[in-house]
Amino acid sequence: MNTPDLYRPLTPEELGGRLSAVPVVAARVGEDPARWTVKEVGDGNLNLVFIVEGPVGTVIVKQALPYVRLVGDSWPLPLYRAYYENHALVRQAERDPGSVPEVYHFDEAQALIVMEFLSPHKILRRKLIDGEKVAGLGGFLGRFCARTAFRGSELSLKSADKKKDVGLFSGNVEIPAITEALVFTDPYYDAKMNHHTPGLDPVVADLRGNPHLKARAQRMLMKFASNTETMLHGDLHSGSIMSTDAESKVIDPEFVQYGPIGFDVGMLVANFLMAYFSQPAHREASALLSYQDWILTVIEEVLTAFEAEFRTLWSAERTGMLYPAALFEDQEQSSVEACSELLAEIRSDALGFCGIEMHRRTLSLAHNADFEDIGDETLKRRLETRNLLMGAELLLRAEEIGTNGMLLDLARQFNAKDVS
Ligand code: SR1
Ligand code: MG
Repeated sequence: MNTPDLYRPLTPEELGGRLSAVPVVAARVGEDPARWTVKEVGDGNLNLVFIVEGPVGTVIVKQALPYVRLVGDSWPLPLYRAYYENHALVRQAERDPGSVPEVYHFDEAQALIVMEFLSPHKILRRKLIDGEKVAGLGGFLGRFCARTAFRGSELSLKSADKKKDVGLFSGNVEIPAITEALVFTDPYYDAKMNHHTPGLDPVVADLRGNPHLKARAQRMLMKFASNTETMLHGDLHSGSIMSTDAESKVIDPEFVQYGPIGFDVGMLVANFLMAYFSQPAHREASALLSYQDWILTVIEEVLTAFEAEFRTLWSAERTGMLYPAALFEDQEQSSVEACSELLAEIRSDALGFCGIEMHRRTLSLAHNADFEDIGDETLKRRLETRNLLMGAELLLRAEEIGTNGMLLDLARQFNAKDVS
């Protein structure tokens, strides 16, 4: 674990002096740090991120700060999250090769990871705001969720290995605590760090005044906190994905924890739905409909690819203690129905998590640029209202929205809703 007294946050000026002695970094960037160009580009909520460019090549250096960057040093946060992020990247690379940046070097004491520089990739959230399409996006993300979920669970892993891993990641306590509060709880009462667009007060009062809705959110929190089905990315939003026009990678798994399989898919779909609802503020009328339709297609592809890949892995890699062939195929009984029932439960969990994520990004501390970049406050309020109402529908009726067609129809209905 970390030795905090050795830790010092990097600055662009001294990064070369401190990292050029690391052979793998010198080999990737060049031996003479005087010829390196270093830029700090972190725009997330927690860490320092540097692009380090030299005569040989370019790398990314990500270093944890001992506090929440978004808030400042009044909110301390352990450096050891980098240790878990490194472990998560290693496992994701094994379970879905090529899906995450390659790690070149990890320094536990400095809480830093040196990794592959993705170029010409751009943060997906920004691409969605800018109206850019990414070929193969939904399929890639659906398969990523299925492969990491299936291969990180006791459907595939040996029980002893999985339980050991649950033990390892259970040390990462403060990070899940952020999600438990900011995502699952704070949106539903007047928590200290919350903020929302002023005109939303009546809608927010309705949500917070609904004990049934709050009980649903708490039930989902109980699953999130207590259910260790698989190793999650834990923060799979469009800011945790980098894409070119035809290739994507998943980054930033520092919110890794063991949790329910539906969580990552749900967060992902929520962020595409928020991109969808915010589009009227970012697109000319002539391009709006077709781009919104494209986002819905991506959502459908995520869910379809997730299910198809999960079924493929179920047939080909069900080597863990769960649903063993001894109970099904060896008895000449099909396990297809068991798989379908499990997938239906995962889907319903995912839609519940999805609704909660749509609420927290509008009501809690950490909002997203999809809505925050909207200057016209009246338009922002209207688009956020649609988002909040659909979020409530998903949370309350997750089990009933049994097909992707129903989900997309719902999105279209809320997008057309008169909320003036
Ligand atoms: C205090 S951290 C706020 C948010 O940033 C991260 O990206 C997670 O989404 C977290 O909820
Ligand atoms: Mg992040």
